[in-house]
Amino acid sequence: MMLLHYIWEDDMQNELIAAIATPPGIGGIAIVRMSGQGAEQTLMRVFKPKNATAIPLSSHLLTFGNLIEGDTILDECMAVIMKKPRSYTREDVCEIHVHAGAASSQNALRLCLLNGARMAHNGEFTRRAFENGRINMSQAEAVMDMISAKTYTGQMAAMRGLSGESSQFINKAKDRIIKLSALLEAGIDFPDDVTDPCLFTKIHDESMELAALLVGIANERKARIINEGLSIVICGLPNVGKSSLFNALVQEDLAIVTQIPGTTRDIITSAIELNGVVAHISDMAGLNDETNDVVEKEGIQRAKKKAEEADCLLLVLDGSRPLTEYEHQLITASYSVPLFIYINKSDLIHVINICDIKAINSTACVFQGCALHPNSLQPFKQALSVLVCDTDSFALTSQRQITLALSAADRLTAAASAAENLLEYELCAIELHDALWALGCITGENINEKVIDQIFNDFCVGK
Ligand SMILES: Nc1nc2c(ncn2[C@@H]2O[C@H](COP(=O)(O)OP(=O)(O)OP(=O)(O)O)[C@@H](O)[C@H]2O)c(=O)[nH]1
Ligand SMILES: [Mg+2]
Repeated sequence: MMLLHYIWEDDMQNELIAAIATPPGIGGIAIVRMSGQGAEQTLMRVFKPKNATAIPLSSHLLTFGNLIEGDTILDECMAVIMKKPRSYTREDVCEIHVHAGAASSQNALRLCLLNGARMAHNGEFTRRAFENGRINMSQAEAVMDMISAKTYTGQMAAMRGLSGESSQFINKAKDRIIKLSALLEAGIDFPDDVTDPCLFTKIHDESMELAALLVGIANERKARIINEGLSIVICGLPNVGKSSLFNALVQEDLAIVTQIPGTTRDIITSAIELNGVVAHISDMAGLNDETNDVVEKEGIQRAKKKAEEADCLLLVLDGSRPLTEYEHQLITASYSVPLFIYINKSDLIHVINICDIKAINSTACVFQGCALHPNSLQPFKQALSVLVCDTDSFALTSQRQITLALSAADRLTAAASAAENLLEYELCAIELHDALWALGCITGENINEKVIDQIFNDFCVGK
């Protein structure tokens, strides 16, 4: 959708705005939405109920009628008025539900614009909901997340933001900081009256606890996984069955499988859904350090680079033959991401099993199976999705909010260390104040107009 950048002016508030709220294209219905002063009057100039007794329209009730231009009927449609304050924007909102063809929805919008409305800017409906105090900034950002959510997990995370769970979490943290600040203020204003010998210890412990809570919800990796998905890279020696496992996981015959070692050269990636999370799975060249083949060497180089960027490594072993020295190194190396080991070819007589691998790396998650029988992979897929990322616990998903929460955590840690070193009350108070300020930016109290403009400019018109 077209992005129109605009600067919000106070006198824009309440002007009647209109936009098509549904995506372009042919479909069942398209909705044209209006909000602001005079919404009902404009609606009644372009909409005629089939039943004249329906006038005046009851709030929040859909009415059947015609879209009209003078005496000409342009479409059959439904219309609804939602009187303020019980509406998305807390202003009078009207919607016209027309047939979804380009001409029909454009006609409905054109009529609204000819009869008193002006075109809405990006995100202007949601901005009004924010300016009128119906939602805070973190909820407004959750609306955007909801629209762009690609998976069940993304949608659930957006819903947590929309329902106010993020703001409640932040507001509770703010309350605790305010209480700490009040204790300190007393120390600054009446140093002789402050008798609590544990005051600094209290401030230290509480600040550290709050900082840890904020770091816990501001997990960039988790946010990226929720928003964009998770990258799983399949690696291992040539011919162990990586491509066979890849094809089985993505349930498509994408990668070439042969009995010749060194078959795969290019990186092949496909996306699947693992327990509501998008997983981008990549198959690559087998890690063969002894090859002289120029093409295979290039494939291996790319494979190693890809493995460095992964969220999770899936090392495949051929269970029908002993481990090589290189595989031993791969199993025992330390990785910054979870390592899964899949002992393949369990249909053949196997010489290595789960216990053998656990004996050399007790922390890796080890599975055994047969890539040629995709049904046997179901428990493995299930375990993979649960172990790779806990998406159930609450997390911030907007980069803006994560940066602010981490900055608040930094300030709290600084306040804790000032308290621990028995430094001046004032220094501690400044750090707590800065932490509070950063948290206020998440919910929107402290952010300036420029930042608000930027946030809403990323929305689409009609939302
Ligand atoms: N018996 C048996 N054979 C398998 C299994 N998985 C793969 N194979 C066979 O092993 C051979 C190699 O399979 P690939 O999937 O191409 O192995 P790869 O690791 O991708 O090999 P490169 O691309 O060369 O690195 C093929 O002949 C497969 O049919 C399995 O679970 N059991
Ligand atoms: Mg292969």
